[in-house]
Amino acid sequence: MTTLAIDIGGTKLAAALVEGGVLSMRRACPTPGSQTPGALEEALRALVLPLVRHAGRVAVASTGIIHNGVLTSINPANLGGLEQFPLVAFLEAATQLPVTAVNDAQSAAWAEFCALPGREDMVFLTVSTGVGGGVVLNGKLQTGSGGLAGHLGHTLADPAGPLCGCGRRGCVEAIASGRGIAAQAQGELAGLDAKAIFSRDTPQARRLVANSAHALARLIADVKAVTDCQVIVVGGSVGLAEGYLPLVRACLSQEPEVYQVPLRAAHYRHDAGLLGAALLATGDAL
Ligand code: ADP
Ligand code: BMX
Ligand code: ZN
Repeated sequence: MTTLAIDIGGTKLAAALVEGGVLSMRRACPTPGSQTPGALEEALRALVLPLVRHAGRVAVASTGIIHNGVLTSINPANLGGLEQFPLVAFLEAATQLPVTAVNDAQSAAWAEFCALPGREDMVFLTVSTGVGGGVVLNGKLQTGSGGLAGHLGHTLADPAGPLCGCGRRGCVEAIASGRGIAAQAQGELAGLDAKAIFSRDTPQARRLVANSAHALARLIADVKAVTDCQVIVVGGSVGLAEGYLPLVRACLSQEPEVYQVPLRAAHYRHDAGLLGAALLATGDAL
């Protein structure tokens, strides 16, 4: 049966048909920035309606805590201020198909785990609009009893750091994420997004990128201590940006030996969330 997979991120929405682990008819559009659900509803309808007649089910990977089919933002600023959205109920009504939904980083973790030849304990980190995570231990994706498991972007990087949209100060996400990098930019970089900041070769741009990589490397050492994972896979547009992973590796190499863990770029690149959602919905592994 063909799955219509949807990836809802803080910056872009993507959709594709997935059959036997192969994506086709990929479409994408910007995520609307609105506190009210109407704009997201409209964008999702326009994105998925051309694909619906080809599919027998819908599988969603979405930013936010996904529990009982409802999206609750831990950092509403990542989703235009939207705090809650009845994801599964809305898409069931819009598509008339059965719908399943899982957090985007948890979904991507599952696809990336399935791509590991050794199926060893792993953690996936996305550095994108936010910083998200997914943990696979003993072959099982950890979602937690309320969907919060793996929200590693909201661990502490710097108690004196910027306020995070989740309400804490100094979260990894506030320093390392695309939104966090853009929010800290000043002067000649103020108002630019992370993609533009990465393309500038100025001392401030280099410092913002280096601070992000440092915060991620310290998070990775913490994650190693908590999970004893054998590999960490990094995705998201910041995580996959040229030169970023080597910077993280260089920072991690400064930590003691016990915290060292191999780092890999996401095998499925920007499609890990779409593919993972489809795999989880079908119960398949690649
Ligand atoms: P989403 O969060 O919607 O899943 P992405 O993974 O594309 O989307 O992450 C979006 C963030 O990545 C934005 O902050 C954007 O500025 C940044 N970004 C996009 N492309 C690049 C790039 N080539 N280099 C660095 N940052 C990028
Ligand atoms: C935020 C949080 C996570 C998400 C992560 C990455 C919200 C809306 N999202 O920490 O659930 O996994 O961002 O999301 O609170 P992305 O949009 O950057 O892919
Ligand atoms: Zn936070």
